[in-house]
Amino acid sequence: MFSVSAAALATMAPATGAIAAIKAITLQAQPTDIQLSGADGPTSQMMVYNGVFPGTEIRLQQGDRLNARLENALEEGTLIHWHGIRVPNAMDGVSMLTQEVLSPRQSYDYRFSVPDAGTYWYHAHYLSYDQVARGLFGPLIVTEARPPDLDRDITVQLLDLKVDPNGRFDPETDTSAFTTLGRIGNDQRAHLSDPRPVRIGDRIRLRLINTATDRIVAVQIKGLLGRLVALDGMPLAAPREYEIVTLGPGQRADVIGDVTGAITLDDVRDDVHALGGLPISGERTRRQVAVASLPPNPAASLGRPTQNVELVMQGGAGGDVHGGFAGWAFNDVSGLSGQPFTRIRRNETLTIHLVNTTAWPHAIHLHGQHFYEIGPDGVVGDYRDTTLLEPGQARNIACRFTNRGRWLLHCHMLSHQADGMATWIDVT
Ligand SMILES: [Cu+2]
Repeated sequence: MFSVSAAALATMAPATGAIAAIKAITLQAQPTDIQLSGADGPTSQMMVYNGVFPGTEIRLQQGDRLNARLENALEEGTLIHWHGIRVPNAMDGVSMLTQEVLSPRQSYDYRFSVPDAGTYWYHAHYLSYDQVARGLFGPLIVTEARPPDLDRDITVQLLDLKVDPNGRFDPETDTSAFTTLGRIGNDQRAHLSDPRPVRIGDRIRLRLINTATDRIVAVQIKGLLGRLVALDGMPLAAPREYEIVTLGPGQRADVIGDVTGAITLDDVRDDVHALGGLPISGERTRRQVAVASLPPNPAASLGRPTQNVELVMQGGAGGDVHGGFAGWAFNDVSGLSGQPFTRIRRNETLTIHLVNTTAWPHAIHLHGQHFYEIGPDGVVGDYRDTTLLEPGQARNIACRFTNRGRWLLHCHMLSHQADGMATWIDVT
């Protein structure tokens, strides 16, 4: 689907294999000419890792160690955040909080092990509303020590590209977008790591990753009798039926199921946008056993909360006046200040009451650890790293902070983050 022009090939580092058991990897962030609409199409200057768009998949086994060297061949600073992975704070890749921005021609070694199996991703975390839009992201897949019985395991990067009438990447960001829905593309696609045809009866896993900077997708999957088995990398206690899989920016979902016909993926959130799919070739006898739950990750159980705090989302077009200096604020503060939103000791449990008073949806992401969504009845729900709140919605989340450091809490609509919707929690 995408090809790199010859001129770009001549200058780029050797691309890493798309699916390989990589433990040591160099990711060179570089400006690269990409033909978004194929080898006959115009080139767009993107920013990608190792010349590959969309990003190189890093695949590890649970417990493995990753040594990832980031080389900055851009003409601006950059950093990598390992989204959803429980890393030491110094590896979290957040400018102004955990790490100095990496200047051009500098390199940095990210070294950590991966304690949890599941579907994660990595992406730039400096000027991310622009750098992620230009392609600085990729999947980070951690396989179970004993993976489920499958015919195919396919990573699906959901893309939301903004292109001009000639099919070139459109870097324009309408400034009004920062305080509304954010940067919304006009060319949505599902990029599958393995696009070969499937057989009727195959049992397949689809690892959906919403890589969009701002767009929420509601994915309808046809041709698959599937069950939802994980959200944001973390296995569900039991496989769950679904009709639509809704993912805010940064969120992931794993579906396992048996192929019943050609697979199609559509985003049905607004109109119907065809994203892609897989054709059929052949047939096999379907498995008699139902889809089982994935083995649980070593999640931290909740303690009795020692703090109950409220985080009110404010601002945006049509919003009330707030005390922050930018378009958005949490609790009357825009952006990162020297003071954390709250301070908590390691292993303490914090309950946060998230309130969306704005006219726009937000996808709130916590770095360094997952949290539980708490239902209105107080029931402990899904274990996630990003939670989506529609306009006017409120939700409690609860988190046991097992990881010391300065952890970012922000809206993963990257245009909202850029315009003030970010704070941090200090875990001592
Ligand atoms: Cu937001």
